[in-house]
Amino acid sequence: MRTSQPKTIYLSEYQVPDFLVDHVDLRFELFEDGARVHSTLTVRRNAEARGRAEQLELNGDSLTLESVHLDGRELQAGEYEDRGELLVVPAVPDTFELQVVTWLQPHKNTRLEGLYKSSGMFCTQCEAQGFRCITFFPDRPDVMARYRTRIEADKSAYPILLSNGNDVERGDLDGGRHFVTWEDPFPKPSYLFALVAGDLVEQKDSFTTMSGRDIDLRIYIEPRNVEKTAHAMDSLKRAMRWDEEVYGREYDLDIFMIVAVDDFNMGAMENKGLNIFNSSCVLARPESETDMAFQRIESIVAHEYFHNWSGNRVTCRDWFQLSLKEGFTVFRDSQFSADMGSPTVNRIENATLLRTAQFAEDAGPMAHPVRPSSYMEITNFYTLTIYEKGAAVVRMIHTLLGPEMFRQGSDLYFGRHDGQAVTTDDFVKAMEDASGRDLGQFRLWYEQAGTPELTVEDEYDRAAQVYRLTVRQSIPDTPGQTDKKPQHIPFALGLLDTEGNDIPLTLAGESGPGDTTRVLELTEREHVFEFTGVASQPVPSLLRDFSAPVRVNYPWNRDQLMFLMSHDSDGFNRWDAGQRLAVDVIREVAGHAETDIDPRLINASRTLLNDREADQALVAKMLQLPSEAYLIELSEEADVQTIHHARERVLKMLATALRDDLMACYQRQQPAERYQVTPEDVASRSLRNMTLAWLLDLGDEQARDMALEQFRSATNMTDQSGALRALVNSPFEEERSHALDTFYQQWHKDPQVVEQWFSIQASSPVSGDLAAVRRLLEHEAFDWKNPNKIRHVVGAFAGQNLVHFHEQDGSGYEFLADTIRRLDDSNPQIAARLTAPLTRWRKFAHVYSEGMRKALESVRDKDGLSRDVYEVVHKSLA
Ligand code: 0A1
Ligand code: ZN
Repeated sequence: MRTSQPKTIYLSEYQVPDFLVDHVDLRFELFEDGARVHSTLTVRRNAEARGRAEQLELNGDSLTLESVHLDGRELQAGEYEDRGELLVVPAVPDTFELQVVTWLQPHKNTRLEGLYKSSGMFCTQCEAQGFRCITFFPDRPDVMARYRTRIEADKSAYPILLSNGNDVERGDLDGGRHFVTWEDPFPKPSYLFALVAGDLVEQKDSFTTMSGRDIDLRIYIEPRNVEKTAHAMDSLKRAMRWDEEVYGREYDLDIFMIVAVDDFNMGAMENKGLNIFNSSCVLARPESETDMAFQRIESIVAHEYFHNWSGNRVTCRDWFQLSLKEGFTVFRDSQFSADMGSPTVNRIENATLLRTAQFAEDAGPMAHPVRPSSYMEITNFYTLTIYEKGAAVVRMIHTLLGPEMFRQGSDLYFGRHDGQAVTTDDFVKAMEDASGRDLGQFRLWYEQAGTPELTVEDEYDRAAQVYRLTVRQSIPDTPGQTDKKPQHIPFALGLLDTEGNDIPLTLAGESGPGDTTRVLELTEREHVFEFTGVASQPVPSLLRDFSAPVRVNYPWNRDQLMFLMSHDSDGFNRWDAGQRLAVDVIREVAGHAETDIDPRLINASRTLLNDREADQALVAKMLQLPSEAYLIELSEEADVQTIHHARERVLKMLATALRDDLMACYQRQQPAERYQVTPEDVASRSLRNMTLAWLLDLGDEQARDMALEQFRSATNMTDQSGALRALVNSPFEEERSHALDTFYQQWHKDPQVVEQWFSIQASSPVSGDLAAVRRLLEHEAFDWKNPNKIRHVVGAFAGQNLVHFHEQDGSGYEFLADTIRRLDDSNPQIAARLTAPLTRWRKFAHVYSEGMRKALESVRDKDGLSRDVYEVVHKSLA
C-alpha cells in the first residue's frame, strides 16, 4: 500500500519489449485454500530491442513465489530477485525456457483482479494488468503468445473447467480430482487470458459461419439462471451474422463461450473465445428484467463478440491506445444496435450519454484525450472519453469517408494488422490509405482533450437570396493543454423553408441544387458558408444526427424550436429542438417561484402525447424532460437544489395541464399479448410508465390506483418496476412501502431484481434521502463485496439522486467519502469509480463545492491510499 507518490507512465517513453514470449504453458492446481500456478514461458530476446537489457524483468502483483527454473535448472536465491512488483533474472541467454511457480489466494481476492472466487466458482479478470496477479509475466499487450492451459480441480465441486481456445485433453486424477487442457492457437496478449472453474450449467447452440463452419456456442451459468440465457444467445447469433454482413468478419475458433458471474468490476470482458460477463449484462427473461436490460444485453454481447476482431485479432500496442479497440468496438456495437432497433432513438441515447456525462468528464479535472499521453493507474482510463468519444471519433471518419470507403479502410486495417499490437495512428493510416483522404488534421481528435464549441451566426440577404452562415470553433483548455488547434469537424446541416420543407442546398460557386443535408467540413477557426438561391429566411437545422461530439450555440427562438420540433426531417434534431426548448423553459422558472411556464411547451407536449401517427419511439424520447445531470452540465455554476426544483415544477405544471391527455395516452398503451423488445413495444411501455410517473408525481389518486393495478397485474419487469418506481416517487407513503415489501418478498431470491429494488429506492428524489440509503446498506441483501450492490445503492444515490446527494449540509459528500475510504482497501477500482461525482466540485456553486472539496481531502488523507484512488483524488484537487 501507498507510502509514496505513484509513478506516472508516459506514452512518450514507450519502448518495444526487451523480451518476447512465444509460448505460455500454464498448469493451475485449484484448491479451497489457494491455487498453485505452474507457468512455463518460451522466451526470446526481442531483435528490435537488441543491445538494451541484459536482465529479464517480469511483472507481478501480490504473488507468493515458490520457485524459478531456467532451462530446467532451479535458480537459487541470488540468481533472481523477487522485488514484489518485479521478478528480475539478471543474466539470461537469447532464448530460454523459464518456469515459475506461484501460490495465490483467490478466495481472499476482493479486488476482483487476476484469479478470484465469485459465488463459489473460480474466475479471472486480466484486463488491464490482472495477469500479473496470476504469475510473473511481461504483462503488456504487445507481448503476444500462444497459450496452453491445464486446469486441475476437485471434480464434484468444479465439474466445468474452462479456458481460451479448444479443449484438447481431459481426464481424471487421484483424490476425486480431474483436469481439462485448453489450447488457443491464436497469439494473444496476456490481458485476454481467462479461466473459469465451477459447478455450472451449460446452454448450447450453434452458428454456421459464412464459409460454412459450424461453431459451438455455449453459455455457462449457475443452475438458478437456466431460464435467463435465451436473449443473450439470440443476440450473439445476430451479432455474429451482422459482423459477417457489415464488416466481412468471420469467427475463427470452433467454440465460443460466455460465462455469467455475479461479482465483476465492469460490464463484461472479451477474453479470447471465453467472454466473462457480469450477470446483469447477460442474463434476462421478461418477468424479471426490464426492456433496458434486454437492450443493454444485446449491445454488450455484441460488443464483446465484436472485440474478437477489433481488439483480439488486432490488439493495442500499449494502454495509451485503449481507444483503438474500445472506440472502434463501441462504434461497431452502436451501428449494430441501430440496425436491430430504432436508429434515431439509438442516436439520441448515444448523444445523451456523450453530452451529459462525457462532456462533463472532458470539462473536469480528469479530462484526457482519446489517446492519453500519461496515466498513473490504467484502470482509471476506462472512461467515457476512451469509449464514447472514441466511438464518436470513429463515427466521424465513417461520415467523412462514407460507408463504402470506410469498409475498405476497415478491411485494410484488419488485413494489414492481423495478429499485431498496433496504435490508433495505424487505424487512421489504414483509413487514409484505403480512401486517399488526408486525415492529418483529423488526428487532433486523438490528441486534444476538451469538447469543441461551435458558435454559429447567420444572416439572410433577401434581395440576393443568399443565406450566410458563420461558424467559429474553439476548444477549451484542459489540464495540461492550452491554446488548442482547430479540429477537423464534419458539420451536417439542413435548412428549412417557411413550410418546414428541406431546401436543396447550393453553396456559392456550385452549380445546381445539391442535397438537402450537407456535411460541411470545418477545419479553420472560422468559416463563412454562403448558400445561394434561398427564397426566404430559413430555419437552420444544425449538427444533424449529432455528426460530431461538439456543443453548438445558435440563438434559436422558441418559435423556431417549436417549428423544428414538428418539421425537421432529421429525427435527432426534432428531439434536440424539444430539449432546447425545455431547457430554456426550466431555466426561466429556476429560482422564480411565481413564473408560469411557457404555454408553448405545454402545447408541444400535448401535440406529442396525442400524435398517434408519429414514430412512438421518438415521441417517448421527446416527452422526457432533460435530466438534472444535463442541466447541471449546461450551467456555469450549478445550483443543484434550484435546478432540481425548477425541473420538478415544470414537470408538475405540465402534468397538471395535461392530466387528461396523460390519462388517455396511458390507457391507449395496452400491454402486448406477448413480450417482445421491438422499438414499438418498448416505446409503448416507456410511454405507459412515463405518463404514470407524471400523474403520480401530482398525487393523483386515480393514477395511484392505476399504478397499484399495473404493479399487481404486470407480466413483465418493465411494467412491474415502472409501477413500483412511480409509487416510490409519489407522495403515497403507505402504498410505497407496501409495494416495496411485496416486491422484495416476490423477488428476494433473484439478485439481479434485488439490485433494481435497491436502485429504485436509492435514486428516489422523494424517499431516497441519506437515512434511507444508510438503511439499505444494513439490509440483508446488501453485500460490500459485490460491486453491483455497491453501484445500485451508493452509485445510484451519488450519481442519480442529485437532490439528496447534494444536501447543502454536505452529509451526502461525507457519506460518499466514507464509502470510498472503506472500499479503497478491498476494491480500489470500484472505490476510484465511485469518486467520480466528487471530482466535478469546481462546477458547483460555493455552497456545494466547499463540501465536495473537503470530502475529497478527507479521502486524500487516508493512510495507504491505493494508486487508483490516489490518482483521481490528487488530480481533482490539483
Ligand atoms: N474490455 C472490456 C471492459 C473491461 C475493462 C476492464 C476490466 O477490468 C479492469 C474489465 C472489463 C470491454 O470493453 O468490454
Ligand atoms: Zn470493449
